[in-house]
This record gives sequence, structure tokens and C-alpha cells, in this order.
Amino acid sequence: MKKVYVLNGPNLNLLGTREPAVYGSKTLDDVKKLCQLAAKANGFSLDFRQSNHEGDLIDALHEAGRLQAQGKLAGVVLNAGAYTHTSVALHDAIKGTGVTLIELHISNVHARESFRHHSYISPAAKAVMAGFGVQGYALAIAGLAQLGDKK
Ligand code: CA2
Repeated sequence: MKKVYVLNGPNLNLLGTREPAVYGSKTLDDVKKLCQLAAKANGFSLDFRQSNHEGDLIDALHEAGRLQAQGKLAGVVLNAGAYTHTSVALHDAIKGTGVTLIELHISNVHARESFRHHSYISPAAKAVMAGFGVQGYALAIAGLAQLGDKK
């Protein structure tokens, strides 16, 4: 059984506690449960993480790249939070590992402030998912299964 990594960046541990109009009322623990169901439905095991530290996310991407090279990982769903809009280091980590990655945003970043319109992740990502709320995580995991079926 292949694994999927779901990686969450800074402040996503606050999900469900503030800004429900933008991010909904589900907590990150609810999102983890939703991802567990989606992973199971698509025949994957799940590794779900959140970190407020850029280096932790980079280390996790390196780990994911190694697993993918061994044929043990279907890919990564990454909600890099605000690092999406700032991090050349995350861009380089995705490119450098060659990991299959779906960039995910709970909100439609293109309908928000202009500083959220640019992503350093998108040019290195296989696909981008934004604006489906937390259900986007399940859709992204199903998307990784579809990509695997095409190979
Ligand atoms: O829409 C998304 O998923 C974002 O990646 C979320 C980031 C934001 O910086 C991106 O532009 C879009 C913010 C994550 C912080 O989430 C919070 C949730 C509840 C309360 C406070 C922060």
C-alpha cells in the first residue's frame, strides 16, 4: 500500500478557532480524520503533519522524495499556508526531490488579497487545488490516486 503525505504549514493548527468565514469551522484534527477516510477509500496509508517551521516542511519533503523514489509514496498534498507566497526554499525542495505534489488551499487565494495571488509552490506542483474548503484535502488525495492510475 502506497503512502500519501499531507503537510500543513504555519498557523493551520489554528484552523476552526478563528476566521470561520474564510476557512470554515472544522479543526485540523477534523481535517486529519477526513484525510484518513479519503486515504483509505483510495487505497493509501496516510502521514499527516503540521508545522509552523519552514525547515520541518523541507525535511518532510526530502523524506517524501526518498519514499517516492523507492516506490512507496503516491505523492504529497501540501498546504504551505503563508509560506506559499514567500518560500523559494519550499519551491527548491519540491523541485529538488521531484516529488509529485498537489498544492492545496482551503480558500480561493485568487479571490483574496493580491499578495496571496503569487505562489512559489505552483510552478513546482503537479496540480493546484483551491477554494473547496477543507473538502479539498479529500479531493486532492483522490487526485493523487487518479494520477497513479494514469501511469
Ligand atoms: O487557504 C489556505 O489554505 C491558505 O493556504 C491558508 C493560509 C494563507 O496564508 C494562505 O494565503 C491560504 C493561512 C493559514 C492560517 O490559517 C488560519 C486558520 C484559522 C485561524 C487563523 C489562521
